[in-house]
Amino acid sequence: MAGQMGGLSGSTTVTIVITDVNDNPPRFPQKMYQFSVSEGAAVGTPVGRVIATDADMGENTDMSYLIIDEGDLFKVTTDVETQEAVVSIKKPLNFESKRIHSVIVEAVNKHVDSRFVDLGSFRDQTIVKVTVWDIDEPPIFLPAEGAVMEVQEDAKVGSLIGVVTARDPDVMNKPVRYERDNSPLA
Ligand SMILES: [Ca+2]
Ligand SMILES: [Ca+2]
Ligand SMILES: [Ca+2]
Repeated sequence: MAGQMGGLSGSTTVTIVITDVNDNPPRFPQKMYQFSVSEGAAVGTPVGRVIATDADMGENTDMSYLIIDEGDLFKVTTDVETQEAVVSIKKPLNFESKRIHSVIVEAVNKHVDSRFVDLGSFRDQTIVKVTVWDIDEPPIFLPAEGAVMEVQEDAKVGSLIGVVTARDPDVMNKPVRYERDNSPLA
């Protein structure tokens, strides 16, 4: 008789593995971050850290950070442990010439899936505002190398040999006081 298969049956387990695809771009939680640093901070000093989030998994969250604006004075590196962007000083800052810098940092996914590029750009930008604070800087001579002056051996005591000037680089431009340094030259 048809249909009588004697009740033989078997079963197997089918494992369905759902693999992640890169369909989520990196996103900075904030459009702006604020940090401050002294104008005397050394080149290489970290100014602050920001991080973009990514709703994907594994390598689909891998991202790199780059600087879009103010890249001459600041640089950004990626902390491989935390995936944070570390903004640091690339060139000395000067309070007297610029007090607030708007550093634009961009996060971009390393492995973009071409099937999802039409969902939009797989990158995001944020503004890192860096406020530079003033320090009291010593006066600087003009020219900085010093000056060579000639005087005749029979010059009278009190006669003018020449003029050197120094100025205070700070905004207050405090008066400069001169002293003779009697220590022997190195
Ligand atoms: Ca992603
Ligand atoms: Ca300065
Ligand atoms: Ca200063």
